[in-house]
Amino acid sequence: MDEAFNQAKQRVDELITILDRYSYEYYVLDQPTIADSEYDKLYQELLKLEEAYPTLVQQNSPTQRVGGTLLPGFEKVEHDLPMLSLDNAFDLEGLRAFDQRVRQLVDGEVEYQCELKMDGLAVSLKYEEGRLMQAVTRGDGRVGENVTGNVRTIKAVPLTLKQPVTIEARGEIYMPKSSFIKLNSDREEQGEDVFANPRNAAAGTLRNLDPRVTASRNLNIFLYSMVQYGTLEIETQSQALSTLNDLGLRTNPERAVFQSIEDVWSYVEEYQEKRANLPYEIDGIVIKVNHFDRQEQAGYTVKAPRWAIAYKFPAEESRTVVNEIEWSVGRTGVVTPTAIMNPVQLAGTTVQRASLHNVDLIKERDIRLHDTVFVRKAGDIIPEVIRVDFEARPENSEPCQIPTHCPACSSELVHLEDEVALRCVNPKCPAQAKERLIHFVSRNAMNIDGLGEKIVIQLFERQLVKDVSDLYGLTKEQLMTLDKIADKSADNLLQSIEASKTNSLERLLFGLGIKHVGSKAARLLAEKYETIDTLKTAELEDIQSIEGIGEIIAESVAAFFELEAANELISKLKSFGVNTTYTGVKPEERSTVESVFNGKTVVITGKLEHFKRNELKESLTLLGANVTGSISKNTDILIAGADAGSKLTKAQELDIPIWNEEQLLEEIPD
Ligand code: 1X8
Repeated sequence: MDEAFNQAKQRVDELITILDRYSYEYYVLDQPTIADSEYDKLYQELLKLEEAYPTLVQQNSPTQRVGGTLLPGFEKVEHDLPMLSLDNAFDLEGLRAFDQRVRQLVDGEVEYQCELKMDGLAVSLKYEEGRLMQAVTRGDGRVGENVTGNVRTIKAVPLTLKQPVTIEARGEIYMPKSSFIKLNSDREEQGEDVFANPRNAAAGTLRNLDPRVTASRNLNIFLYSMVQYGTLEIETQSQALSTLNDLGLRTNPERAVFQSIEDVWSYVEEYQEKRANLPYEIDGIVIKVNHFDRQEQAGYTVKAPRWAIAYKFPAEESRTVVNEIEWSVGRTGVVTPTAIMNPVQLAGTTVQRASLHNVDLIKERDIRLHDTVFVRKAGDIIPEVIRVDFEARPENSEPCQIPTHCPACSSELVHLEDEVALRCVNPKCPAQAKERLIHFVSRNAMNIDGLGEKIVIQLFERQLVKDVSDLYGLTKEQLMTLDKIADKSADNLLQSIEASKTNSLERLLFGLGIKHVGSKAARLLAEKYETIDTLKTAELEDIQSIEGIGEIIAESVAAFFELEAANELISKLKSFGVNTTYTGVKPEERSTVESVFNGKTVVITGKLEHFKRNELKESLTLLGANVTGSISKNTDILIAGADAGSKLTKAQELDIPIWNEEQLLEEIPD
């Protein structure tokens, strides 16, 4: 064998080991030790080697998470051991009855492990000699579906364990609340059906026949049981979970062991309170006899273990009356209905509005004006009308009027292809223009400081600004005609507008509101093409070849640059001196920037005076830092603003260097 090949082989093995370790730190421990850019560099190195030597591509390489082809369907697989369901309890009485049953069946002391009951989808993972071989859904408990190709795309699922053991572990795949909200708002904007809750979104994602779709959405996993142990010796459920953790599998750290059912009840009550603040949905607490020998003594019924029970939280619902249905037009023309209701308390907040998403949903749930309805929070956050209380329906109620014309411009509304959304397709619709302006100035787009929604609306309604380029022709006199704008604030506004001209291309691309181009796609496009003119002339296939950009985005970008109006707008922006080039750090240069932050893990806390948190995060990232949310022993620097709380205390305890804004200003000039 030639030397180069042998060297490549050795390096490929090395890279897989290193990348697996970083992935584990990032996705499982939530304690990254290197910057994302450093990871990307190593990943690219591996990719290049694998391209050069295709025989070195290993099944467990991180580059092989996403298979290239559509799945023909899911193969049915019988579980070696059935995936049982759990009996439920709904109150303290139910838990006490469970405790008594257990104590009658079991000799000696009993202790219980309490774990959070995830509202997701159960899967069983098989590892053979440390390699992920198979992932199967619960199905009917006896036979499930083989979803290995999709599960491999979930970054928290290791393809290789830290020890070459043969085991079967089970857990719950879920979608974090924040990812669910983002996914639905993107889908709504694009006229697609929204998912009812994170569970359905996770199910739709896991059972998607295109693993690239699964890979593009943020699914996560907690393992909660081990059903085949191989050669491992394990005696309790707590030990099983810590072993899973040691093997590199993600387990929920929120768990505890108690000696009495009364203590279990306190835990249940504690999590009923904490539930709304968790980043994922839970629907109860699972209580398990901790010792395996005692589990065996308690045994099983035909469908559930006798040694475990699920306490189910009561669903939080409220009842109120719908007074009005409001129809509003988004920046891409999608018209969405919102129910305006009598204010009502729901899971900690007062709720008065609930998105009805689209016409089909109103019809399906038969929601009418003056109906009494039940509301609930989807993803524990977004209020939703779940059903009508038909018994309370007034006698002469009628289905609500579905608009046939745009509420803003009166042009006829359409259903595009098989979209459920109603759309206004008038390119001159003022409501869309207004929403586009609001989007253009927003924080993740051009980030024009001080230009809030109220001012934008005034500018638009007084016809001082018709399209986004008009912002750059505004004069101080014009600004001073607006409500609540005095001399000083007019000056400040002009300054922020001027400053936004030098933004890097990705902000402009995102701000232009090209359909399907979110801030991440905008950044990928800007990094690759560097100027708007190069992007404009790029071939469709070339755009599509960017990792992270699919056919839908590429086609939308190409279609945008064919529009005459778009090209006129870009010319106008250029004539005002708006920058149309990428000024950020090029991906290949990123990790070589000279900076004290390079490779450092940084946490930001407290109120900042000189920096906007988003921007500071971006600057630090560009300087090679890895900005994370929580303090750990791997944190290198805590940046603390005013009123910093528990993170500051924790950093002090761990002796982590703490910086104030003045120190920061010396390293990052304004
Ligand atoms: C279902 C679930 C279990 C756990 C968490 N979430 C679930 N949805 C857990 O044990 N921590 S156990 C379980 C079952 O056995 N059906």
